[in-house]
Amino acid sequence: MRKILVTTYTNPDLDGCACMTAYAELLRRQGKDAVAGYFGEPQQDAKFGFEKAGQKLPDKVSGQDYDEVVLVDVSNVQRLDESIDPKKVVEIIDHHEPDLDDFPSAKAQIEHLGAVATLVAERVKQANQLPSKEVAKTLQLAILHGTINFQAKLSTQKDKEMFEWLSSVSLVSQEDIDKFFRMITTFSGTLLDFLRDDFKDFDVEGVKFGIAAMLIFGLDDFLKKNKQEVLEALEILKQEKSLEYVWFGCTDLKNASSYFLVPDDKTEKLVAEGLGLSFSNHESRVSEIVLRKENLKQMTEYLKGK
Ligand SMILES: [Mn+2]
Repeated sequence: MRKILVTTYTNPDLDGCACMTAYAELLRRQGKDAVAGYFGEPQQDAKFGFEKAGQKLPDKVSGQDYDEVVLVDVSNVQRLDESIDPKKVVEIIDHHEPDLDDFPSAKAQIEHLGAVATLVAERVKQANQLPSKEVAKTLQLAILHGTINFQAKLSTQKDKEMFEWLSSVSLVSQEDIDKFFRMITTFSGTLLDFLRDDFKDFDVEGVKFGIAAMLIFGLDDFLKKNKQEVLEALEILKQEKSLEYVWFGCTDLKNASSYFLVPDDKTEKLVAEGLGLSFSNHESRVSEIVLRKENLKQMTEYLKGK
């Protein structure tokens, strides 16, 4: 039987880990030899979500050991471990701006919604299955995270419906939700390490840029303490990844708003034009929750339309 690896981008977040675990579980029930496996180090939200759900994190793997690969929460070859041969990728389920040219054998489902966990839950439902209780809970927390508790602009009706459907298997208490958001807005270690863990860089039409993103609780306090450190971190990440532009984009859960900080005038110009934001002193505030994947989609459209 063909060995199938279900995986996601290196250093996965909760959405990636929950989806690979849930989708591998579904494929096994359908008689396939599928396992979930990751590369790098799972992010803080993934570790916490799995612990809360009483679910073991998937195993660390190597891409060469499998005949076929299924990707969840990623559709860009630059985000993958080098041991994965893009030609082995047979299926992709994602909600990021896709780059499908590199995956000639893959059938892809790309929907711009809060969490891929929503799409995987839908697959399980369509197969007339119920996920195990632990898996259901990781999917629910991933949906809450991806939609920012259904407050994010990209949150959809389908995210809500699948969360409700999963509630028949696993009830997430308000206390769990509060704890979860408290945890993911608190960082241990240095701000640079925290931003680096979740940093994403892109190359669109030869324009190399990176976005440091985070969720916080209380923007003004955060900036008072950390603004200078954010700027220093941006400079370091820019050097490390040899990028032309880097910026910081964060979501403030306290006020359901977003904030952007750029290090220089040329980045301000790009971000202002590409994302349609107005800046003052390299800062921009927006009174809605706009996430990085939406920024990327908009910036990609802008750069490709240029
Ligand atoms: Mn995701």
